[in-house]
Amino acid sequence: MKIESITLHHIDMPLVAPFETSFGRETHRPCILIEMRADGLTGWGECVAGAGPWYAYETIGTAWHIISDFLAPMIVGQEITEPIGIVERFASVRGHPMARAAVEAAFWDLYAQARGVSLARLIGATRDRVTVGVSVGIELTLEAQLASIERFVAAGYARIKLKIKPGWDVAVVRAVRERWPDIALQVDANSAYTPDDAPIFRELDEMNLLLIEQPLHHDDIVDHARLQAQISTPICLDESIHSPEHARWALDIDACRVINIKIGRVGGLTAARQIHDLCAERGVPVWCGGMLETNVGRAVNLALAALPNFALPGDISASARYYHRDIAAPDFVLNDDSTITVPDTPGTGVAVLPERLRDVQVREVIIGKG
Ligand code: OSB
Ligand code: MG
Repeated sequence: MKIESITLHHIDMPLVAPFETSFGRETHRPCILIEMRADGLTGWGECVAGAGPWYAYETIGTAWHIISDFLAPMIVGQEITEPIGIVERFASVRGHPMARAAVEAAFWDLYAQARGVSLARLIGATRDRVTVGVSVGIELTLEAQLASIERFVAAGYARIKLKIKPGWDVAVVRAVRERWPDIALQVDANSAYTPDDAPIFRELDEMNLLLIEQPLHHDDIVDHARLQAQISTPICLDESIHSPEHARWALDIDACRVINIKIGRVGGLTAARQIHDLCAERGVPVWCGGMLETNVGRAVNLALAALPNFALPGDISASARYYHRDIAAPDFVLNDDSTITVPDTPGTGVAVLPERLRDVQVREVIIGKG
């Protein structure tokens, strides 16, 4: 396929409700959508870089720069036959995984459309529904926290992930466990703790959690290995795993016993599959993380999460949990068994709605012939 043009759309989406983590409270989700044209087809990809460098160093601004000044010019006008052709062309780029992943995703969508198959089938999906949970943001009071969890439990989510931060951890988890003694529960610290906080994790270790996600420094694996040796609840790494190499290094030193795979954080769907395959060989379960994606990103997450070693529920909630009006259709809904159905139409299975895109667009730029 000859890549004719790449258009970057910077959009800003109001969230249904504020989302708070240990690194901050967000009311809007900005993102960059990539529109790639080739052979009369259009593929779409979503860049999950945030407004500021809080979860990762990449931002909307850095991703805009890297994609428009480097990545798009590397491939516009080029004949590229397979997704690996994108990966190879970007191999000389250090870092900027979210920028690379977004462009690769747009190509995967084109590639699957050109073959007339769903992305899920193309990458080797083994299920048509994936089990999902919900990532619940920090609330201002314990009452509000219990009420927000109650709403998600009532909506049918069978697995709850609580965001924790220093001062908002053991007591909150204990209160949730008293109210829902048997619910599948896990916590995510987004790197808010240090090794001195080990006593907190020994207390959490008694609370029957599925896993503890990224308790320590965002680039660390060594301290995580020391902490894992002290607790029996699996540590799951999110922020620290930037590539298949990082995954191997972490597993080699027992820094974690579960990995959260996010396509953007690891630099693309190809790398995400490699991490899945490595973990499958090592007997390590993985699950699909989320970045509050629009339906464009969520569709790709669902295809990935349909691979066999995605053994734990993903942070892939129904569209209505995030946005009132998504920029792509159809919306994803929660089935009554806490699953979401994987799209089975050609490509990612969602279509961008131009008038909705226009309503939330901040700026756009076209590289190549528009
Ligand atoms: O740590 O998993 C995280 C959202 C933004 C940044 C980091 C994280 C998250 C989530 C949201 O937990 C998961 C979702 O998209 O539902
Ligand atoms: Mg996380």
